[in-house]
Amino acid sequence: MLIGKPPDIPSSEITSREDYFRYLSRRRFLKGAAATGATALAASRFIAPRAVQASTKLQTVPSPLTTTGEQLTTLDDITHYNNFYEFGVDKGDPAKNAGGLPTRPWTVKVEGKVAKPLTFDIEDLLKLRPLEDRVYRHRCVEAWSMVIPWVGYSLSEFIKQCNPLPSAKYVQFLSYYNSKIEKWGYQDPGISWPYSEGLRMDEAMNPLTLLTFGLYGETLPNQDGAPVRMVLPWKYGYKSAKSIVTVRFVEKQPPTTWNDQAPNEYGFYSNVNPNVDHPRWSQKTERRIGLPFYAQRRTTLMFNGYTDQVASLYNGMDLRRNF
Ligand SMILES: Nc1nc2c(c(=O)[nH]1)N[C@H]1C(S)=C(S)[C@@H](COP(=O)(O)O)O[C@H]1N2
Ligand SMILES: [Mo]
Repeated sequence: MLIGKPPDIPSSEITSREDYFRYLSRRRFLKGAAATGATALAASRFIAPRAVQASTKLQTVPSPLTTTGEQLTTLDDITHYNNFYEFGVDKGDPAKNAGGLPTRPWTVKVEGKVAKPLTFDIEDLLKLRPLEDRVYRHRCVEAWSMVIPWVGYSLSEFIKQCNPLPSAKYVQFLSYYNSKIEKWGYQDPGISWPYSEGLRMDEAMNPLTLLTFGLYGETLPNQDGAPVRMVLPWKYGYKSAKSIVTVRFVEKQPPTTWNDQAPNEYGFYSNVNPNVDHPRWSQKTERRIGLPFYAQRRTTLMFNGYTDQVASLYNGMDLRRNF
């Protein structure tokens, strides 16, 4: 597992000495070979990755749906440059504040337009289908991107177990929220929780739509949405709800958090589209996190490069709009 930083990282991003000592004192929580490898790699470069909470190795299989030919973003960046507003609004906040998220026991409730409401235990979800290694590009609406080796299976496999009724036209995802989160170390920015996202049923059934349990072959760190989240590689990152507790099948397009916050800036579909600028910035290019500054800037691709797999979902829709 590669968790070191490339040697050409800008010095501004090199971990501080305080962080290094914190890392040394916490590494006993890291498991086995991964920790040893990371320490050796870090020592060899005089750069230490920051601490990442203990994770469990997952048994995975390769996936034909993996994205090839991209340099992976390091675990260090994937776990320390996050959006998870329940735990603070700065990129480093979730790594600091999400530690208390109680990820066991964990259940996912299925409700709404289904034959019968169900509750799945996370341990059963982990065993429902073989867990696939899927590398996807990840493009945030804020115009930064990563390449992340997720672990999960197609959401469609889960939906088949839910027996949705024909009247189920959309599926809504609700994230964990507990007012105690506020006491875990941050100020609520005033969003109406829980975080809600949604998809049209055919989008939810697309094989790329990933019910995600891990990354880099191990369980998700809390800041990345443990123990289970969505990943939608052709949509802006905010569509991919983290730490899901409820999946609700509904007849009408469900309310979604960022659309509620600023409907003129964030739509429901939110497909990555370089031709439709955000009202306050261009979407033509993006900054690939973790690369040397001269190599970061790259052209944003329509549907984030997944046109072949998803364009047919939007036949007849006006792609000059993003809503
Ligand atoms: N519950 C919840 N899910 C969320 C968010 C959030 O604030 N809360 N942020 C979204 C945004 S804007 C992005 S870019 C991705 C970030 O995922 P990552 O931190 O694992 O890269 O999570 C998405 N899912
Ligand atoms: Mo985002």
